Amino acid sequence: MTIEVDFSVAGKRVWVAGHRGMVGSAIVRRLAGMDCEILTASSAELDLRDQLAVRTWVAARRPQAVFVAAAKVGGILANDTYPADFLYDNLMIEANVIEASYRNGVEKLLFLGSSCIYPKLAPQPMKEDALLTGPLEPTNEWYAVAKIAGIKLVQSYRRQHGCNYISAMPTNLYGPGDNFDLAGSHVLPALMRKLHEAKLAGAPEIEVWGSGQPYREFLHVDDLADAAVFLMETYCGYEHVNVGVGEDIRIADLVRLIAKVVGFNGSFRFDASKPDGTPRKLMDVGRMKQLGWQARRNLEQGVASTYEWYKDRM
Ligand code: GFB
Repeated sequence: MTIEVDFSVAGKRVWVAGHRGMVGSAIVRRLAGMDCEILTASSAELDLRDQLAVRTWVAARRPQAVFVAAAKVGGILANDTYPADFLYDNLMIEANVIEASYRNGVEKLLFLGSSCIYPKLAPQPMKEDALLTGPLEPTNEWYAVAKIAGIKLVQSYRRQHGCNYISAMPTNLYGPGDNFDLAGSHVLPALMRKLHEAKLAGAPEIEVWGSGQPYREFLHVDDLADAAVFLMETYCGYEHVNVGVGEDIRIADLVRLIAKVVGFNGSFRFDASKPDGTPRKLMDVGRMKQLGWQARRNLEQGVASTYEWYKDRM
């Protein structure tokens, strides 16, 4: 299929907001060698929640393309524990970056959200038009509302000002640069760390949160980065686009997959006092397939390469 390039990053100044995070650093890796000037600012240099600071920085650096990969992120417990941080920080970051981009003539912007924007019990797999058709999952409704607002912000600037700004909604991500802090992280890095440490310590079992019955879909962050650049260059639609792998796995089976990669032969204790969250959030990836993109890595390969990275770094 021939894929039309809508906007080439070649020769452009490209700002990766959130470049130090797992997603931002993967996008920087993906852009390397694409003949563009990558602009970055650490959170110490630029607090994206500060509207004047963002307007001043963007006016000075004049990016032509922007990846909004900066966000306050975390796993189910962090989301459930810090609702104000997850709602306020993410609203301010996206509002400031999108508005400053418009003010300074940014030609193309990609906003990144999350699959938790969909209703808790949306029909599976979840299509883009399931958005706002039902109640959200309570543990992360704060983050979800912020990300839904981001989609609407992008659409409002497209509608009112003709901005060629787009949105993508990735599923649960994992890979190099992930957060391995056991309290704030997502499930895959948390289990990898627990299993690794239990193996080294010769511990007989590890604790798994919840019942282990929910299903989750996992996309390697380098596949997401590839999808983000693909969309930046080829997509200019009003609707947001799901980015996933199109299949999911039960948490209880994920534990076994990671234990096999890590080489842990102990047992698993499921702690029902911890939240399960939404029972399933498999995304329909038909729109991305139609656009000409699909994920390359399978979960076992991705977990194995991430574990190699983890051992080297930790
Ligand atoms: O990855 P996770 O924290 O976030 O949890 P969500 C996924 C599932 O894994 C839940 C279970 O059912 C957890 O109970 N789980 C088992 C664990 N053991 C663990 C563990 O040791 N740590 C963690 N963290 N989970 C997030 C949203 O939801 O998805 C975010 O809260 C974001 O806002 C992210 O949208 C993509 O997948 O439930």
